Formats: sequence, C-alpha cells, structure tokens
Amino acid sequence: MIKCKGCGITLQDKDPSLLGYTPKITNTYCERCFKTIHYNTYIKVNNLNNKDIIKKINNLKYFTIFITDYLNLNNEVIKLYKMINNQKVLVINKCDLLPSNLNIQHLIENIKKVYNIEDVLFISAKNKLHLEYLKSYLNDNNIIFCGETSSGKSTLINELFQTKLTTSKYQNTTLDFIKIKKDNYIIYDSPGFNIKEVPLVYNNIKCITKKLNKEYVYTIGDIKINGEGNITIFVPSNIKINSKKENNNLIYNNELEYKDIILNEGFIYIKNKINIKSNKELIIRDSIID
Ligand SMILES: Nc1nc2c(ncn2[C@@H]2O[C@H](COP(=O)(O)OP(=O)(O)O)[C@@H](O)[C@H]2O)c(=O)[nH]1
Ligand SMILES: [Mg+2]
Repeated sequence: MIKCKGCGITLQDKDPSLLGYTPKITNTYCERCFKTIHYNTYIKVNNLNNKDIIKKINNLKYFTIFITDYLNLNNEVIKLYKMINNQKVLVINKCDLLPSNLNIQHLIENIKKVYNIEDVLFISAKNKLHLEYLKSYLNDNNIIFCGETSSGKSTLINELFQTKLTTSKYQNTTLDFIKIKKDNYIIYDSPGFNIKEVPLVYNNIKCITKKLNKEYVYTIGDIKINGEGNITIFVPSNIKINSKKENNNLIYNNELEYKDIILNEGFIYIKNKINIKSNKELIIRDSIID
C-alpha cells in the first residue's frame, strides 16, 4: 500500500471518483493534493471522527504536540487536549497574528491557570517564531502532531523536518495519519480534529476596545449584547461588528469582571465590572488577558 505524501491517503489508480486517486500509481501525491498544491482548488471530504483520532494517538503513546489556534482556545479544544493520555504540550500557533500589545509570557501563565494545563507554548510555524522553545521539547524520538483542523500542523512539520506535506487554507487537507521517518525521529502528522467553531483561515486578529452605549445592541460574531462600559474584542479581521439602536429584548443577564466571553470565532475581554445582557447564554472563562 503506497500512501500519498501530502495527505496520508492510500494511493489508487482505479477510480477517479474515490479518494487517493492518481492517474499513475508511481506518483507521490494523490490527484486531490496535486490540485490543492498547484491550482489551489479544494475538494471537500468527510474526515475521520475525533474519537478515532484520539484513540490512535493514545495507542501510539508518542510524545504529543497539540497545535491550536489562539482564537480557537475554548472548552471543546481543551477537552480534546485533555483526552490525550500521552506526555504532551499545548502549542498555540500563528502568534505572528497576535495584536502586538499582548504579552505572550503573561498569556501563557493565564492559559495554564484558567485551563489547568502544565505546558503551553506560543509559536508561529509560518514565520518561524519561538521554534527554539518547541525544539527543546523534541527530546523524544517518537512524536505525534495533532490539533484542530487548519491549526497549522502540517506547516509546522514541514518547517521542523523539511518535509513536503500538503498545507492549505482549507479544512481537512490531511486525510489520514502520515508516518515520517527523518534522521532519528519517527513523526506522525494527523488529520485535524473537527470542531464546531473553526475560524476561517484569517490574515489578522482584530483587537478593538469598544465603549458600549446602553441604547444600542451590538452584534459580534454569533451573539448580540447590550450594556454600558468597555469591552475588548478579539476576532478575525473579517468578522463584522455591528451596532444598532433597537428594542432591547435580550433576556440573559450577566455580571462580568475579568472574564472572557467565548464567541464562535474569538472572544471578548471584559476587565471592569459591567452588566451585559445577551440573546443567549454566554460561555465565560476567567480572562486569559489580565
Ligand atoms: N499566519 C499564520 N498562518 C499559518 C501559520 N501556520 C500555518 N498557517 C496557515 O494556516 C493554514 C492551515 O495550515 P495547515 O498546515 O494546512 O494546517 P493543518 O490542517 O493543521 O495541517 C494554511 O493557510 C497555513 O499557511 C502561522 O504560524 N501563521
Ligand atoms: Mg494538515
């Protein structure tokens, strides 16, 4: 069985409508990866389910590098991280996109506390930032990279081990576990966990402080809120924030201080105590900012 070097699927030259198809079985990449790499076209497929991915990771018992995106830090992702029984580290990727006023060391300490996690790192696979810290974790020769879809697993492996895994801005590029032997290492890339709230691949994180006016209802991503006081919003720059003078029929009341409200894409930081009304029950955590 020959596997595609881009996405891990078993290659076949029999049926173009099935995954793994390549016109020539001696090719290194399947047709889907070839099109992703050369024409930036995307063919959507159903990925492995999270339980099967976790099971395989735990069976392998390799040192596990869990890669996530800063805007995806939420209970769903942390729950997956905690289901991994191996020695592990939580690596928050794409730190090149963080607003420059944030103190990374401070964020790390807060994330450890809020989510009760021992090891947290911030890196940028794309811009090669802080990779030296991550390299100090590579003492074990058997390593598995995992994390939610599009968090940058394959980009990171390519950077660390000079491989040519397929990477793209689309979800579920990597279809199966890919075993790579390099120097003294055995490395696995894995298909991304499917999570409910995946931010689109974005180019920038917007960090805006807004003074809420009681007369207005604010729509931020997936929630509507109303209140009086300052909030700071962290979302991908393509997410629209609307405010409108409208009848306030928001039924949930929240008194918040030093908390983050988790959105589908990103979060809102509330420093000083304010009352916020919302259209649905908010998902709250102790703030990772201050
Ligand atoms: N800005 C930024 N983008 C990144 C970084 N790492 C990966 N990406 C981008 O995120 C997208 C998904 O990357 P990929 O490696 O395919 O993610 P995977 O699904 O986890 O393997 C691609 O468009 C990458 O270029 C990073 O450190 N910074
Ligand atoms: Mg991948």
